[in-house]
Amino acid sequence: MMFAERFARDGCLVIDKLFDPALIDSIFEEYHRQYGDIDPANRPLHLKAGDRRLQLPITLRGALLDPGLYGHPLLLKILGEIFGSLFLIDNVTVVTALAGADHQPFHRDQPDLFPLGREYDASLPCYAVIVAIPLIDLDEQTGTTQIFPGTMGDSHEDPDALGEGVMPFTKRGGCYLLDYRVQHRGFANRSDRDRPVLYITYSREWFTDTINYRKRGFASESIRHGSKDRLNDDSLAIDQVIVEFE
Ligand SMILES: O=C(O)CCC(=O)C(=O)O
Repeated sequence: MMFAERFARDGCLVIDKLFDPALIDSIFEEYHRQYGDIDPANRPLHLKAGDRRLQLPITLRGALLDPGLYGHPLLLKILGEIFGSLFLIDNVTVVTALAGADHQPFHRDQPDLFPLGREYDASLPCYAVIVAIPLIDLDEQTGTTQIFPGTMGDSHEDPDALGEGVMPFTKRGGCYLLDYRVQHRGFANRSDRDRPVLYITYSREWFTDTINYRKRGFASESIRHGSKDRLNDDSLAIDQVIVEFE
């Protein structure tokens, strides 16, 4: 079965050994240059993504601009099979489950596109894919993202019915792809080190995520409520993709 067929069925795909581990190490170093060791008591600007879990904006510089990352030929081939020839990068961020982080609640990354029932939304082609690239080796101690294949169309939200799911314990160089509609959760981090995972979201060209990248989300909220106040809150200014060419 082709990658794209498996992805359409499961809403997820685990790929071991896609990237050069040395590139992942360089990206980890760049992340570390930007954030250092995060002090849980004094967290940098972030969007809270659950218990001791931070969604962090990352400036695209150094190794993050390496085309071997965002333009890896096999990755682009798979994405081309999912989306067709036209797609783009909607956002780039790092989700870090700090040492000791608890499980995240089960969730999807986006509510239904149309308020016509989950089955309707699930019948549509995939519109956005997270390529999750762990910056450290994952194991049972560090945890991973627990993904529940084929749950794009589930109308019930009963966690007990979800089963074990898939637990990608990928090593540096591996990655896992998630359809925006698939149920998943960040698993607890029981190790003594943080678990940073680079997220690159590829999407159809008409889609942008206003839920997890709040500035635009709050802009539309402010328009609805006729107020500009919330736009001035720096703590919400987390959605921009910043590119620095050297
Ligand atoms: O911590 C993780 O591994 C996953 C986090 C996640 O799925 C999310 O924030 O949507």
